[in-house]
Amino acid sequence: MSESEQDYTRHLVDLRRHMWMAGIEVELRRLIWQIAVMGKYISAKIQESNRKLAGFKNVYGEEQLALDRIADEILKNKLQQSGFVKEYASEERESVVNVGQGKEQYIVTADPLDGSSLVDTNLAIGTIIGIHKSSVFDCGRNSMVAALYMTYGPLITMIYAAGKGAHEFVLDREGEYVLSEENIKLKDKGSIFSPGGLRKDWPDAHLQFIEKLEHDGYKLRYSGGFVPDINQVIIKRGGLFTYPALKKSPQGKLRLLFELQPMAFIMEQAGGRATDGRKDILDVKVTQVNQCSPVYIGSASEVTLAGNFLSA
Ligand code: AFP
Repeated sequence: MSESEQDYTRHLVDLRRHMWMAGIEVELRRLIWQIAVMGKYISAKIQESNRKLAGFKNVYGEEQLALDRIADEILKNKLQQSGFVKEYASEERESVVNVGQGKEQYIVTADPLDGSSLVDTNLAIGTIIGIHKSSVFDCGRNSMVAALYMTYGPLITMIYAAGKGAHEFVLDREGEYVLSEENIKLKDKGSIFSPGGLRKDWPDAHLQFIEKLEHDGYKLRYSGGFVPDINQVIIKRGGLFTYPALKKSPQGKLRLLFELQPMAFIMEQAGGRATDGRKDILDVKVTQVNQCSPVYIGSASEVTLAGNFLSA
């Protein structure tokens, strides 16, 4: 083996080894590993089904594609066999379902295929997972122990946080998740912004906030997929994603349990912030599985600035 090959080998750290070295509790690291492996199956299904889209309605009345259901079934069935999970809550289901014997430690929430309406466009999409130790009907700060998301793009990447920073892994050609960015830390301020919702529906304070970012030279980055848009903010080490309260839907569009809590957990671990404009997302109590919330998530400076505009 040449010297450069040795160097390469020496620096490869796979997901299991990383979590073991970080001192993450054994069942939690096995669970995170199993979920990351499911990302491979989901991605294979995306490849298989791309462009063979069948229309369904999901429980919230939005268009649902068959792939959402497949991803949801993959997750539920595998979690059922894991031995670590008692309950599973999914964006594709109306209520929390029992998947264990009741004595297991963890409850898993999933947005099995976020951004599925982008599948036919060949843009990146993803899977978002939250892991809770107590009831999900609480605030995330009390119940969450870990979160992760997979991005299915030109590469399959995975970012996890389990209380010891946020770390990115890339699925390599051998099918291993290999560490690519350890302990990701956002700068206090970024230079990109992703504003959801139509401008004409934004409340005045939100419009003024966005105009301030535009005036300050922030560049627009919005794909219509929460996972790649958040991933961009994290990987570029700063910026802001927002889906605000809209005039006709004061709770915005995105769901606390399946989308916002896991990303807020990861963002905080990466040194960023996530609020509903006033309160930290992780301090908002969940009372219903389908509960939505406005969101301002990203580097601390922009999230704080949003709060200033909204409370003015
Ligand atoms: P789909 O899963 O229906 O594609 O919705 C994606 C999403 O929930 C989230 O990933 C995006 O950030 C957001 O909706 C985009 O919403 P708009 O289409 O209103 O911009």
